[in-house]
Amino acid sequence: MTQIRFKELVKAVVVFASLVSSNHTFAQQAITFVGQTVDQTDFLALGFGQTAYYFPQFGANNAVTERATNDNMRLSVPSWLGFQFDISAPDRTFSPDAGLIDLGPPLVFGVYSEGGKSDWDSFTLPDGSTGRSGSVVDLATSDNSNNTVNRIQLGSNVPSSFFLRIVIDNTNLEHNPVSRLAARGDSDNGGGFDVRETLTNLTVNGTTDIYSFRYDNFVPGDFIKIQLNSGDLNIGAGFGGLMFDVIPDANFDQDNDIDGADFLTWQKGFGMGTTFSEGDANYNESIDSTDLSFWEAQFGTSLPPLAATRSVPEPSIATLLALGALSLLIKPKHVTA
Ligand SMILES: [Ca+2]
Ligand SMILES: [Ca+2]
Ligand SMILES: [Ca+2]
Ligand SMILES: [Ca+2]
Repeated sequence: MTQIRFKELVKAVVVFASLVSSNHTFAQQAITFVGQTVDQTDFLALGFGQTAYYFPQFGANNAVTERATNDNMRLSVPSWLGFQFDISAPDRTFSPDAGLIDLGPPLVFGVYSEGGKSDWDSFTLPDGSTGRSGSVVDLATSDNSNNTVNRIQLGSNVPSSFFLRIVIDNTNLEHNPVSRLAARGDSDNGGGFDVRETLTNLTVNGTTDIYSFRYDNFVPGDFIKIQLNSGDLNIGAGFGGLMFDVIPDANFDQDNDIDGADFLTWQKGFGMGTTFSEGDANYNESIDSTDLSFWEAQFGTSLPPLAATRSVPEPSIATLLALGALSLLIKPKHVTA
């Protein structure tokens, strides 16, 4: 066991011991910053965004600005991630706080998109397509904090753990949320809550970085918010894209091992099914060779990953510790601590 893995085990023990000793149930929502990926533009190579992604104003040939947030976007999201681009809808994804952007047609309201600039980084997206990056820009974050992402609504089938990855620093030092990057969660259910992980004083150098946050125990009706601050009175902050991943789980029948029965489930669901129990290991509502690769990696594993354990049925503390350690050990290698 490497030193790093030992540290992860210790971390798991600490995390789970604190959960066991708290008065809260295991359903308590949490957001944890899990790492920064520095100066990388090839998301396919990183294995990022295998569950979902949103890239605004992607691959524009000429410079454009003040466009709608869904103009020329690349969006691939499962139904449990609700993006709403209608700025007048109550569950709108992007903040209207910047008001009407009226610098000639087209008129847009609130957060806008821009791109096509030759000095911004080019991306390789999770699907392998390449092109110039764009950004969403929120003028209400000019040395002020604003919920640029007002709401990404979580729906049924939301997995109990998932990663949100926020892409910044792709805009040649324009629009960076240097002073604040906060991943938040909130809810309309049960009186609501507000959990957040806030990063300040980010270091940027003009080449793309990705900040990854893990969301735990969010349920349908909860939603994601993202808060930015440029640290400059004249600069609206933004981000170059969002990606989502889950801790893949190939124990489709939820018994105590990952074996041939799970393979048969995947085989039956291949190209047809959309749910975890039909063989969708990464919760992107598509059952394909990627899901098979997760089964191959986990074949022979004798305990189910915690990621799939929606409710913990009165286990012993020792069992919980083992499950927590296992889930950390099998998390994707690209999630840097
Ligand atoms: Ca950078
Ligand atoms: Ca199984
Ligand atoms: Ca089995
Ligand atoms: Ca899948």
